[in-house]
Amino acid sequence: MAQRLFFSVPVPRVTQLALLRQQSALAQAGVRGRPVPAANFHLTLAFLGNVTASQKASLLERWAELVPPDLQLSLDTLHYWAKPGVLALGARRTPIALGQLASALQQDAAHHGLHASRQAFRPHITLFRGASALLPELPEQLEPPIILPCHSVELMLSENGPGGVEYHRLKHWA
Ligand code: 3AM
Repeated sequence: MAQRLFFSVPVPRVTQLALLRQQSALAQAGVRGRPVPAANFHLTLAFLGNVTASQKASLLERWAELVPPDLQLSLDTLHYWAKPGVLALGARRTPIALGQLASALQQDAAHHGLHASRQAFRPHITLFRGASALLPELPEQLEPPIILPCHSVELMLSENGPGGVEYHRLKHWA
């Protein structure tokens, strides 16, 4: 059976706590929607869609020597994407190494018949899903920014559990 997979950068506990504080501040400011649980915070590098067992085996072979980034991402901008109702914290500046890795993973996926991303990579961490179109006036820039240390990459499995979507780590590159 195919599995829904994606590559992401994990979020360490200290950053999770800062993101939770930001989520609470947004809820206090009147944002309505489903807050993403802290355990589900992640920075997606490439969404792969449904992947069969043999596709997964060759994916892992191709990326056996994946070199994770070694940088700090400054999350400083609020994004609202109305269609999926996503409220996310993004970055004004995409570090070159992070953008290159995301592009390489996305192109590899498309080239091997997996999900083809239509949009350019925009690093972000989703804070709310199903956020209403009627958002309160929010400051677009976050001051000070939240820093995400990016030193590892994970291949994640996304499953629908009884309490909502659940992510499971299949592999970790540090
Ligand atoms: O990192 P975020 O939260 O933006 O929305 C899903 C999540 O992104 C996205 O993959 C990440 C891990 O689940 N995703 C899920 N289905 C998708 C699809 N069909 C998708 N991205 C693009 N196309």
